[in-house]
Amino acid sequence: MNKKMVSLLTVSAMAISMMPLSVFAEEDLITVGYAQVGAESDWRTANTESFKSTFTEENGYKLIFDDAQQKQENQIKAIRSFIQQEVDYIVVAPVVETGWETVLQEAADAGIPVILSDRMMDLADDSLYTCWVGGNFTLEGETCGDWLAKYLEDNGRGEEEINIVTIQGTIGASAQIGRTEGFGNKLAEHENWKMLDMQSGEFTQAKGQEVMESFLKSYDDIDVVICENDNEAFGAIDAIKAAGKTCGPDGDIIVVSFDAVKAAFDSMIAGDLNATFECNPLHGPRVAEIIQKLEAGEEVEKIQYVDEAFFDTTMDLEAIQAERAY
Ligand code: GZL
Repeated sequence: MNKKMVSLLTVSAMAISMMPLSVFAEEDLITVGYAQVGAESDWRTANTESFKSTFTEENGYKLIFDDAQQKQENQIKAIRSFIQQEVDYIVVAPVVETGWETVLQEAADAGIPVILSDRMMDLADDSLYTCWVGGNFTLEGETCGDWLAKYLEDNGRGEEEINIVTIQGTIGASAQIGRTEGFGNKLAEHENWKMLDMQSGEFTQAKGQEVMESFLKSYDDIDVVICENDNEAFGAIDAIKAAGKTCGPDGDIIVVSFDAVKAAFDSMIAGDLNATFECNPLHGPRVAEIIQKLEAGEEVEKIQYVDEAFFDTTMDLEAIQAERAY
């Protein structure tokens, strides 16, 4: 065989070896419709990436992804579209807890299992969904309250009158309901803590800044702001600084938040954010594991909490951040 033939064969062999091996025929792919809330926060971005990197053709899936821009009517439309496309599974991260019975019944009538990811639905008939994977939002709120009590005690402020404001998440979302309830359980344990005000920041940075600006105009003695996600905290910090005040461990106002995304570590390292309470967004692999079990005819647990921690400025944040996936 002449040299030209050998080099041609070598090149084509290399080209074939570099092609992504999709060992699944089109008709064997498991089709998954994912009705995502939107793209409102760093947490949501990481959650979306977790699904898109898990539900690939190489892994045996066809993902149909919909971004509802935080509107329930768009999620309902997406679910109906998935039903029409006769997907094998529907996954929903419900923007709010109520208003799902009708469309879930349509999915049940079509014989399509529904898996809830991230936030919960408030349903009279829980047979309308197969299972739920997410964070324990009430526990997150209670852990935040316990952290604040210890932080104040450690800083000699355990008996001081403490004025608190809360920037809530999207009203009616499980994460908002749970975090507000959980922190409220701890607020009730401290008669020297006073909740001055609570308003929704819609889980966004822009709205979080707007709400904090209004709080600062209304109250001149805020000691703590509870932000129900990191992006609201970034906005609140901007508002605090613009008002000529300081925040973080050595500041006028203690700032705490939820999610523990990468940018929250940056903010703690910069001395702005005091602590963040984790809500793991990497639900893709968990949901794929559930689908594989269902495909094999196995039972799956109805409620599946993900593991969560918290992080504050007393920790080696650079080292921790370097190890984290989001
Ligand atoms: C929590 C999730 C929340 C995050 C926010 O599981 O529903 O929605 O805390 C996101 O960042 O917007």
